[in-house]
Amino acid sequence: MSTQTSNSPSIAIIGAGMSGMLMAIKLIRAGKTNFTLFEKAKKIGGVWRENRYPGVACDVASFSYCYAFEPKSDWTRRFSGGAEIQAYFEHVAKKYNLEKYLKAETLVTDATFTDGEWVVTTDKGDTQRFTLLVDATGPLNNKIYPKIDGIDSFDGKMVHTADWDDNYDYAGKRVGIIGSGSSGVQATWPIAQKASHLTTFIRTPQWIMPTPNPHYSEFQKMLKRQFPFLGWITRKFYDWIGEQFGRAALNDGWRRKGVAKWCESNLNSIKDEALREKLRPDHQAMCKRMIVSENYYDAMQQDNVHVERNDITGIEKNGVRTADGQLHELDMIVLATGFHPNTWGVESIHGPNGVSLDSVWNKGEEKSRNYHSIGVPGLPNFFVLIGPNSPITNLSLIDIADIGVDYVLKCLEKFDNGEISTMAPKASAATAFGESLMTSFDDTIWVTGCSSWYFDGSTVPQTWPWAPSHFRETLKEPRWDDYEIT
Ligand code: N01
Repeated sequence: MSTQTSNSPSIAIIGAGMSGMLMAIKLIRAGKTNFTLFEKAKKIGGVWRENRYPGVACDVASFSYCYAFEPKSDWTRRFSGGAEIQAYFEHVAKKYNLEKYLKAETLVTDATFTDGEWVVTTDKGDTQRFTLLVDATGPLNNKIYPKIDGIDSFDGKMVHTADWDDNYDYAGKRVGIIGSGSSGVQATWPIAQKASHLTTFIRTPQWIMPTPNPHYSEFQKMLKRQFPFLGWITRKFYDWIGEQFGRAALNDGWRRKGVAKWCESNLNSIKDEALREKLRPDHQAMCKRMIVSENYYDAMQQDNVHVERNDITGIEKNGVRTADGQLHELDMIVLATGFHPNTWGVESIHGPNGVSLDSVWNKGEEKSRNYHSIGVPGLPNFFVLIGPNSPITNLSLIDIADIGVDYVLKCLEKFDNGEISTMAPKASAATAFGESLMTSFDDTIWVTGCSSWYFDGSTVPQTWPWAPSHFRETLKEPRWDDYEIT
């Protein structure tokens, strides 16, 4: 067992994606380098390393989806593709020399709070002690492989969107995409351009917001390079736009009506009435995760694309069988079937007195499972970035992570000063938060009648039912009275 030797509190960060990197970099910038960044994969990047399917992009504007202290002036498009975002994070990781703190290809298998510290065990058999544990594994890292009869019998190529095989060339092949969430929709256009035939298996059609994604010209990039405040203004502008969409989800009003009309008129752009009706959602826009695309419906109207709405009854050697008895013969099946949310990466996180993440989060009473999205009652010195009930639907994830990281840094100051040695949210504080959640969703779009991963087995969505400013305010300062402190 190796033990941290420095007197300053040591920190284990699990996950070197956008949020874990942000935690690490803000620690470095604050001159606190007594931390280890654990990463199961070879490289940093998280979702942007894993999601390399054709068309993968971020639907938060490029100028907003980057660290505020590391702006980039030469984004190529309004919404960047995954590869460009991954390159940005790799550049930033290099700049801050994150390699020095990174334990790559190291899976944290267990974290147990013992004698006032977290004992972190990895798949390499190492054990290390830390004062604080920061879970930065992200809400969507646990891929869903659907339970479809005969799925293992398929003879062709099968990939999940978050596990793309860069070496497989689907040009000229018969491809099927199962799933029509953000990933399935993004993959549709590029695959439709190269495949000989594309079948999209759609269980629940979604509303699509038609958002153009123009390239920035060399002149625009030059201007932003010369005058960095232009990049700052652009970021503020897109932050404001994002906030307006976020508000549309919270209350019925002109914003929500506007989004609904915009999506409806996009659907009406489909010329063929039968196809239009096949793609008409039966829920309100934004009830499921809003999807933006400038070319999805164009792809759907191509001759080589077929929209299949019959249920899938099985997968066979040669393709997918649907409820009408038809076998759709395929060379490749793309599983755009999403993720089990909020599994928090580590199976085994144990606090004192028999409390574990599983006992509180999975098996505990729904109304007292988490505290302000960042903590879990009974688990001392444990923080989650972008945890359940954070405003994932109405604030950019990079801002949510930033707010969470600043919160951890504020707590860290108390440890640094020797004022406290442990802090865990009180059960009563988590319950008060849970109860206020349960009474605050009534007006929101997420409870208007649709199924989505926001629920994940809960009776209320695991989102933030208030404005982003309320989240900022809630996590601005730790509320020490809400914590058991030693
Ligand atoms: O996953 P999803 P995703 N048979 O859960 C269908 C973020 N993201 O990977 O709706 C048939 O949204 C399922 O059908 P239904 C973003 O937060 C962001 O696309 O349950 N179909 C659904 O259509 C997003 O919300 C970006 O009826 C099956 C689809 O699979 C989140 O990631 C890009 C099925 C799953 O959709 C997840 O998006 C990509 C089955 N057995 C992702 N099982 C951007 O920033 C599931 N489905 C743009």
